[in-house]
Amino acid sequence: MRLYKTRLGIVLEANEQYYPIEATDWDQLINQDNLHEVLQTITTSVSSSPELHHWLHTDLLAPIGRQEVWAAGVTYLRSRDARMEESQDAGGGSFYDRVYDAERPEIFFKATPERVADPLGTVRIRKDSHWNVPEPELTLFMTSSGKIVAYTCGNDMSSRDIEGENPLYLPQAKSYDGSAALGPCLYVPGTPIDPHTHIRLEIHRNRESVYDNKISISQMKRQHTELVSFLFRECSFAYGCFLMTGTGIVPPDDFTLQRGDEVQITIDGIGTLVNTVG
Ligand code: DO4
Ligand code: MG
Repeated sequence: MRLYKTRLGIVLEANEQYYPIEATDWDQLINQDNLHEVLQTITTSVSSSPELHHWLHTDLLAPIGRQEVWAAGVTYLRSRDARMEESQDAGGGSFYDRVYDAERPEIFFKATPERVADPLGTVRIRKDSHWNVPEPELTLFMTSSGKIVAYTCGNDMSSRDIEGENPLYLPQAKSYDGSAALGPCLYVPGTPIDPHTHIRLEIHRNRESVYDNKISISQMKRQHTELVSFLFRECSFAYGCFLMTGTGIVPPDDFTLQRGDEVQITIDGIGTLVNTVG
């Protein structure tokens, strides 16, 4: 089942049927450990309306309310190698090597809801950076109790030159206005997401493809529950929380995003998150 937050209201998609959801408080709705069952009950008690489908074309909002967005890093081999390369001059390489193998994962604060771009909205590159990439990441939604109840596509926009200059600059490379995007929906399966799920990143410039790659989430070094347990060790989340699980796709070193580029992140079962770079 897929849950969409739109400017006109909340829409549930199940078996290609579209159901209006009366709940007005998004945060209360999604912060339920039995979210899948709650949504299933709606499909049996509410009439579907095919016209709701139109709301999903132009009126989509990021599926976030008052939650914080956190992110895990260096969870795929490709990310470890890219970090080691970009920080070679700063001597930071061994940090990434060590965190990839360490028991404690890299987890960092990514964004407040205000810094998250909606589907079809604008993600930004910093004015003081000249080497930028999108990071396409499966993003978990956990309830306040730490239960993973939903998934979405996430973009962890990153300034590679700032991150590579000094690992202590990570918060500036990762967190700024428009540095994240989430959507197009919350995918709420009854069981954990299929480990063979693929993530695809496509980048278009002037309507031409300039980058296209994909990876299976089975390539990830860590378990989702492992990341969540570290995040919830000493943090509580009144409305639940989003956690980006790291990127396994990094464009080659001579690639940087430009303003006007279109970034598409597709994850099987969830859909495609489309954003323009501004
Ligand atoms: O250590 C830097 C961040 C890495 C990251 O965001 C990722 O691997 O996705
Ligand atoms: Mg990342």
